[in-house]
Amino acid sequence: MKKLTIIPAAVLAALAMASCNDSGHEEPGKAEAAKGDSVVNDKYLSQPLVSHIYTADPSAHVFNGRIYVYPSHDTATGTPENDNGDHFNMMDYHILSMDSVGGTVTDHGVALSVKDIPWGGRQLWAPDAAFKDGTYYLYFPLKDKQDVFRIGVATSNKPEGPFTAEKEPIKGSYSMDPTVFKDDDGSYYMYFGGIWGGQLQRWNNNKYDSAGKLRQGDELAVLPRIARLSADMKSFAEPVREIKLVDSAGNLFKEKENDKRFFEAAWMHKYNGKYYFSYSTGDSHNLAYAIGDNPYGPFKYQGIILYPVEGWTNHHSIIEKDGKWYLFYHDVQLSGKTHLRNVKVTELKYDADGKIIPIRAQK
Ligand code: FUB
Repeated sequence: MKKLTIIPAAVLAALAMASCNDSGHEEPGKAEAAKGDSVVNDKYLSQPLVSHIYTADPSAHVFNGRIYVYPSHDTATGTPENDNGDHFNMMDYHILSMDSVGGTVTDHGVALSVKDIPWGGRQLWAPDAAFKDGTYYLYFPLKDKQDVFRIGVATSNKPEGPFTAEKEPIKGSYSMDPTVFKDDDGSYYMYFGGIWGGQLQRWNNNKYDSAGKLRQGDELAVLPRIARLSADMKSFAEPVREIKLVDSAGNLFKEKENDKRFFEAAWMHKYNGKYYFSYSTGDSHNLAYAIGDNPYGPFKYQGIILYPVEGWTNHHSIIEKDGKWYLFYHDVQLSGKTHLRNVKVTELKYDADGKIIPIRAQK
């Protein structure tokens, strides 16, 4: 177990400047800020939580009064970069924890490794965690031996693990980026899915078609998925269904509306009794959100939470701790490379109407 402190901004800035950026999209802060945005006059909103390993896709939770972050563990394996994300070739998970935002961050070491997952093939992508009746559950996407993404579950009696994986993936699960939300009535729901390398475009009516194509611009965008979890937390209690994500007129987004449509990285939180479904728009690099009246939606698009940061991917989680709300996210400040990311956290604020105030890093 290693105790780590946040490293000085000046050191990180120097590191970032010395490295090349292969993110292939507009640098953060180039677009004009809109009225009402929360603008941070720095290329970086905040500093990496840890710098001894690369971490991404932070799913944060408060367990026993402490913040636990369940990230991907990015590794340089030399796998060439492509649109399927083969370069995100992760082998294990490390859980991070801290008493409070800004406090000392602990890396609890390897919590689960791909070699210990009996059904596993390759690529341990963005995980999430949940707690029920004394057991912690780690949910993770991984390609099976046929190279099809499935969602697995592993258990532990400690939030930081180590976790023991079930022998098979969750029956009926597919694609990636699972997140598990506990509603106030004690029901747990899994939201999941992601297009491109996440393979969601290959799934229609819960059936796999290896030739499934990405949608064309005028076609309706692929929708994220939901299923309520069974009491055992290791299976779906119902068939997987699509979640309707709609614009202010109630229309589903088309694929060409790629600055708003769902791509990956689902997260659910509740604020003032409303359900906030947030996600990444992927190839347009926004974190966006939509609001609904129940866990299944429909969810009406509201706007952007976080404008593009340095790097191709954008993936987040939202938690409340000690009366403040926080956005955990990642960028590539430490490496300048798409697949070697670092997790961060910044405060999240709402306006009086419950709208999230968009955050924009601006040089
Ligand atoms: O970390 C691998 C993939 O990149 C995640 O599953 C996506 O959300 C994106 O962040």
